[in-house]
Amino acid sequence: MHVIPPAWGLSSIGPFCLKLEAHLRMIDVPYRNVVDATPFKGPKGKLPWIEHEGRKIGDSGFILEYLTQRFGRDPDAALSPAERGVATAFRRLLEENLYWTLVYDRWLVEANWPLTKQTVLGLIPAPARVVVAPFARRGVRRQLAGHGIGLHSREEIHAIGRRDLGALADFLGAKPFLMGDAPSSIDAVAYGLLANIAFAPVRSPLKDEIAARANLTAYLSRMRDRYFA
Ligand SMILES: N[C@@H](CCC(=O)N[C@@H](CS)C(=O)NCC(=O)O)C(=O)O
Repeated sequence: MHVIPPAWGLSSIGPFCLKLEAHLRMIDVPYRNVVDATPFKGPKGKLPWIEHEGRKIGDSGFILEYLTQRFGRDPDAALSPAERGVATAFRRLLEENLYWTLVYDRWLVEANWPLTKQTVLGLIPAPARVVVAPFARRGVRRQLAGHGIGLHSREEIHAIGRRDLGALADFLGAKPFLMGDAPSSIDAVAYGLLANIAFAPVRSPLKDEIAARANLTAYLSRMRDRYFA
């Protein structure tokens, strides 16, 4: 499994990489992490990607589908069609919307930029990093604008992120896991992203929002104790 580097007590500081790792632990399939300095070697030009039995597979969503078929272990097997629908909708909220607020905080908030350079780009040798970092940052700025979220003000972006976190917290309520008593694949998605907001020393109102919601902090501890103790 090719991932972006570990840091801050997280085995990967890429939300999609940590998601995949949590999922592999959930279905109890052994793996080995290969830390890549850049995402470009993978089949989709993004991390994570996996190599298994001579195949290279990119995109955490496709990798999860492959794992389900190849190993016959589906943490969502007990979910009803309606529950699957809700889980898919939350997955999109997390991966296609909230994720970009994390990207914004890490890459575009000036106070966080030195830390991001040092960790996310930390495996690029220092002389090359001086050249690569501004290019990478410009690329991320373009991605955020292309998504649309990057066109908003900082306050608006954080309001959007807080609303997503609120929806997730309200849906979780007093349940131990998002879909009930047992963990399912949406918990791996949520953990990968929320742990990367909550446990990273990146300044962000979204981190404060998680800290202010007791059920979300308890949920993160529950997931961490269960899969990353
Ligand atoms: N849809 C992809 C998203 C993966 C993704 O965005 N990975 C980030 C790191 S967490 C990445 O490689 N970013 C580099 C880039 O976009 O150039 C998945 O589920 O794997």
